[in-house]
Amino acid sequence: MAKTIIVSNRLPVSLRHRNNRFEFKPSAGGLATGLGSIYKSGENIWIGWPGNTVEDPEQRAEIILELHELKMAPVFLSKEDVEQFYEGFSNETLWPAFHYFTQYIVYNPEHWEAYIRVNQLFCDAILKKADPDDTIWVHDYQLLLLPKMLRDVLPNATIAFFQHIPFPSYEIIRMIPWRKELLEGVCGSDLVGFHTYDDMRHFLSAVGRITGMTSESGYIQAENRIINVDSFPMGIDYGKFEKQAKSKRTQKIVKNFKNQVGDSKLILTIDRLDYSKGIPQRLHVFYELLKNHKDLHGKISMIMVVVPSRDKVQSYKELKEEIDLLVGRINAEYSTLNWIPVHYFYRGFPFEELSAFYSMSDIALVTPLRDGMNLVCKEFVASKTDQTGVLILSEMAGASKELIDAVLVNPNDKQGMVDAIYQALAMKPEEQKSRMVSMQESLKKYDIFQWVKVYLDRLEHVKKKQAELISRVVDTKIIQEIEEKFKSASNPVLFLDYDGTLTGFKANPQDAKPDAELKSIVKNLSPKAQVVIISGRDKDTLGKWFKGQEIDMIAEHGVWVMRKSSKEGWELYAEVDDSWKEEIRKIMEYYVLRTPGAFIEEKHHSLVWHYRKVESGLGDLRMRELFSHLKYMASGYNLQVLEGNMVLEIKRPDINKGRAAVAMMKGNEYDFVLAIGDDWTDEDTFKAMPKNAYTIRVGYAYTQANYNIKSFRQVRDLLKKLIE
Ligand code: GDG
Repeated sequence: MAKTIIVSNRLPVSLRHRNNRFEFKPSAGGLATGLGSIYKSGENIWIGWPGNTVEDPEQRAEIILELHELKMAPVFLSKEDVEQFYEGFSNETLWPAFHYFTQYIVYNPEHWEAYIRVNQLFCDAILKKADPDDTIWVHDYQLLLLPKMLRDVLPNATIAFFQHIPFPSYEIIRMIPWRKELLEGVCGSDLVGFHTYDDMRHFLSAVGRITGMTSESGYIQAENRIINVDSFPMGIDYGKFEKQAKSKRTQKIVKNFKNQVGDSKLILTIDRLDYSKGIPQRLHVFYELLKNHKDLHGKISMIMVVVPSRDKVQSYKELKEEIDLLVGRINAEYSTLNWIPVHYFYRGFPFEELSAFYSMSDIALVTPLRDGMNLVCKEFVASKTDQTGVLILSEMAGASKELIDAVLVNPNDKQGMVDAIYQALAMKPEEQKSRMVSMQESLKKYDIFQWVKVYLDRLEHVKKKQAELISRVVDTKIIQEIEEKFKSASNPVLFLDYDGTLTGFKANPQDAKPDAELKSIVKNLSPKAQVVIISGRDKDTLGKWFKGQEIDMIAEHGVWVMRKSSKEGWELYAEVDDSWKEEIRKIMEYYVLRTPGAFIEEKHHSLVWHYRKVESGLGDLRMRELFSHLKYMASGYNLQVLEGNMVLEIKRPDINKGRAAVAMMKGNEYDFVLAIGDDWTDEDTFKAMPKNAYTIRVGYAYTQANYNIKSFRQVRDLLKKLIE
């Protein structure tokens, strides 16, 4: 039976050396809890670094055995790996870049090499355990290359990736020299998850611009499959925090702590030591509050827990010193014999004490400058079982998208934050309660277990969707069937679209002329079948490109037809009324003026606005604007506006390829029909084909055609088979 493998940089246990022995300390983190039900069941397993270096082979063997009992497998990292891969590339390149701290980004090729090397170590460790149809769920920014490494070896595996930190805008990602490899690495997945819609949007935009892969409605079109990108805001183990806060143990600690701090209103802040968390900024705000509101002296205190983290990295060392100084300054300036403004702890606390802090505090001040999600704010809400208390939350935390009943602040707006604390201190109990209840309801519903379920359900859905598409992909069996039917037919016909079907796209449409290979295919096919090139191109271009070939041509989606048997040249198939063009052209020209790179193509029955050469993103934006503008105009003239591959076309609705193809077939008895096309204009052809026709759409889009095929190269290969 297929199993699930969870992979993260750190295992949910920490390996500690003690008196020449080692022991494992389980992580109490939300992720470990949420995924507990997954990795602990059946043959499933969690693979990762146990968090300490072990060089001795005997010790390693022992650790492997012990972890096996816990349903885990280690990836051992050397001291150098830890320095260059973890502290280096992960925490000095990716972490600052992804949190918009560009001033801290280190660009070190040696760190990058180590990042590749360690991702490969993870891949090798997984491959030792994985079967081809397993599900592998990779976590976070330390392992961005891993999904592709796995996909290359296990093409059919189910691979998912979730990023716990923000995904920044394209403007930041493009700064990293290795951006393309990083994005392609993630795109080895079937499902890519982020905490927020903005992260997902940034990722899709970066993939489009950097790798060239297009996407629609959260689906990236990779070369041979679709990849779903979606937002999955992570929850907490709500029940655990609620239960702990109510427990006798925690309430006893609360009573004890309260005795020590007296009647002061308590403002709680808890973070890992990190510049993204905005700790010094928060201290400046608290200083400002005390400076401007003497009435609060002796009445409020801040409990500040900073959990040591990455303290070997220079920027973290400096941050620690800055915090120490600021706390010292506030306390030196304002404390009295019976009042300390900031209770500062540079250490972690056991869970029941953490719970007591949450439970006893009046305000939680959670003001990161950037945070993927932030679980502290959610844990505070879950712990306020008497529904009092106020959450002040930064708009820059992913959680702010969900916890809209918090008092939301911009962490760069010092005065705004001072005002928010003042507002929170003055907030009436009824208002506190109504905000708290609404946040609790939401967090209870979308807890960590629900998050895991929704994520894995989505993964299953993506795999089903991929399977549907794959079942329609032209494979060797279908090719053989088409070949046999074609070769035994006495009167076959082929309807072949041109751009995207017989040839690739070029920035300048006039450069996409047929090459020698294509000319030879068409030449060799035409004695064996009726070949119809059916295109949106203008008749003069098609006529020039296929001059001397024994084929039929349909130009401009069916306005013009040229039959090989006729001496008449191009015949007009549809009456053209172009009285509408002048007004529509004016509008299109206005959009050309505003959009460098855009241009208009005029055809007999239509006007086409091209934006292939426009800066990516801007082209889409302008196309959307023009689309709604033209749609409004179109109804008055009875015209149709259609979106194509980097074009917007406006034309008469009764002219389409399907109608032209039917007219071409009229009066003939064909015993083999094949139609191939790559965009929406070809859907009309597919719809018009007889039931027994073979219809094939290039690319993996949903279609009326019976089959999909990867690209124009495979179309050429198929046609070559028919000639053999
Ligand atoms: C990354 C992303 C995203 C803190 N002090 C103590 C303690 N903690 C626990 C909290 C909380 C966790 O640490 C911190 O989680 P955050 O989410 O706030 O922040 P990161 O560590 O930066 O996490 C973040 C998260 O991944 C999940 O996807 O939300 O945006 O940066 O659970 O409770 N626990 C104990 N004692 C302490 O003193 N026991």
